[in-house]
Amino acid sequence: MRIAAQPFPLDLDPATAALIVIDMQRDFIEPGGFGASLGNDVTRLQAIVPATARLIDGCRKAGIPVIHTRECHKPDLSDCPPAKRLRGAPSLRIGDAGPMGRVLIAGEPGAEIVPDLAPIPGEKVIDKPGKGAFYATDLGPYLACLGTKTLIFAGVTTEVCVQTTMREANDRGFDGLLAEDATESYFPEFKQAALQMIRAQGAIVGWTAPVATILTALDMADA
Ligand code: C5J
Repeated sequence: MRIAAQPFPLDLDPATAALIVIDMQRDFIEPGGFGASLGNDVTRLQAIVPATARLIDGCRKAGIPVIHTRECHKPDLSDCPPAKRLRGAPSLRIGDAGPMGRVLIAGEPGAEIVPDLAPIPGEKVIDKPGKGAFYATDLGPYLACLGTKTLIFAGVTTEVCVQTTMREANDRGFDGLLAEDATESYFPEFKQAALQMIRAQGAIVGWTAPVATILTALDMADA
């Protein structure tokens, strides 16, 4: 199928595609979570939940595997380098007691994916200690087993974990397509810059397209 993406159309075979939904976790997205407690406007991130849900649903119906990631660490913080923990807001660091349990710790309420986008049984969920989803995870071997060639991306934040993972994927030989309205940043200008950086110089990192455009192409492929 052909997707009317930017900077030019992308040919995608649903049989060799997968959707990666990055870090749609309560601590980043919900009012009263870690992100909000740092003064970020989480309503921007909340606003993409419906479009992300439509994309997930469309991919599930098309038989495209859906992979979810969560940025979180082991309770003993053995996978959190001090360089990561000691940066950020001194008032609330990774592992500290936050408004939704210990901040970005596996198993804590804040580390869970928001209920509207919850994984269904059989879907891969990757806990990642880094910003990129390939670093220190089994994502690479998992995609090799699936035979994946093209990755569709959604999630937060656009310029941090989403862009990092797209760049990791690009270097590993995947084609990457970012769903423009299923990704967001606390900083609107960073989102726009990230979209432009991804598409620049003839898709130097990958492609972008609205969710509706991706879903239309999936529907046409199905028909
Ligand atoms: C993600 C972050 N998920 N901004 N994390 O982008 O620290």
